[in-house]
Amino acid sequence: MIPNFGMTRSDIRARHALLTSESHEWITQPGWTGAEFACLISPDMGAKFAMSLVRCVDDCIAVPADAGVARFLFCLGGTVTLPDGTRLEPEAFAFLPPDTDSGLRIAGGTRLVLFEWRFLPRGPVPPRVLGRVDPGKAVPLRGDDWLMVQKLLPTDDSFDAEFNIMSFRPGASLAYVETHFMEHGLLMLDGGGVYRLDDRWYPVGAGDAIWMGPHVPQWFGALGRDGARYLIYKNYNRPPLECR
Ligand code: UGY
Ligand code: MN
Repeated sequence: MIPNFGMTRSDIRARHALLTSESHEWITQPGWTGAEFACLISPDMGAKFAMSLVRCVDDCIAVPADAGVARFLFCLGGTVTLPDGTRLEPEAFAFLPPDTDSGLRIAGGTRLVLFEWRFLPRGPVPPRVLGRVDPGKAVPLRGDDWLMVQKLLPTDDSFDAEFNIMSFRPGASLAYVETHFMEHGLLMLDGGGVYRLDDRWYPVGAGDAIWMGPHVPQWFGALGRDGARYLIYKNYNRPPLECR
């Protein structure tokens, strides 16, 4: 085997990070027997949420989230069964409000992406939301039908986060360099292109993860023949002085 000479595309900076598969560190976590985690984004790097890839070698029963912590999980392969017997298959997702999740059953061979954050209630906490990716529910972003967005969560302001699927036709791009006080966690699902983060431009492809901290200038253009698609988290409905 040829060594990689210490090279990786992963690049972890003060306000943004690109995390690529050749540098993932797969670990075990107490309460997740049978599962391995690659925790790609965490508060230690400056983010206010955690985003982990989880792969189950054997059947796994996962511990509930800590008090006050909300979870969003998106199934990449295999099956996750919620406590009431609901099954999530690939492209299905669940938003689990804080203090409601009593344990997940995850079949051996399953892969998922898990987001966790301290929920900021601004009234009654919203209920659990289940669903799956459905291109029929996507709408053009600011009128651009080459860039379709499916909002996975309801848009009412009891939710403190958005999770969206963004699908770019080949050659489509964000219309401008965004800067906003909300942060992002992103997983490339298909295809690839070039991501601008701060003053750097990164080639990115399926499986790559990105953290964009508050105010990071960001832009993406899709390359290739098949378009690109990503899942993106954004803290939302939070006042700037309380953004956490
Ligand atoms: O919702 C967003 O802020 C999204 N358009 N950002 C992004 O794709 N980097
Ligand atoms: Mn953005």
